[in-house]
Amino acid sequence: MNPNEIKAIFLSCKCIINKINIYIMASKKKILKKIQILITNHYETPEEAFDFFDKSGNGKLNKKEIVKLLKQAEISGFIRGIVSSKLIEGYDEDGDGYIDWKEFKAAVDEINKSVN
Ligand SMILES: [Ca+2]
Repeated sequence: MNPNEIKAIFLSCKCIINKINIYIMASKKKILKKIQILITNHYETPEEAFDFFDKSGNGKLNKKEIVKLLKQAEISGFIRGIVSSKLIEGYDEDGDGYIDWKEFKAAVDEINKSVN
């Protein structure tokens, strides 16, 4: 592979990532709405939802557990990975790469505010 080919591949990857980002921005509200519906309709309380998805029971959600939550919220499989990264990016206050209960609660409150 010559440098131009590598550059072309790099640029097309960048283009795909940009398209995915635009798609996610446009559907952010829809995604948050789906998460809200899941948490409010399928669980008695946000605590119950958190405990359900905290499969390892360590008091925090990792990326894999958040992907499962997104799956149950019927978020498309194509974007679950990137949406979970964005959620961690956006709500992981202490920066440990996990969403603990406090961060989850803050996220739920913020989602409720933004979609109502
Ligand atoms: Ca955290």
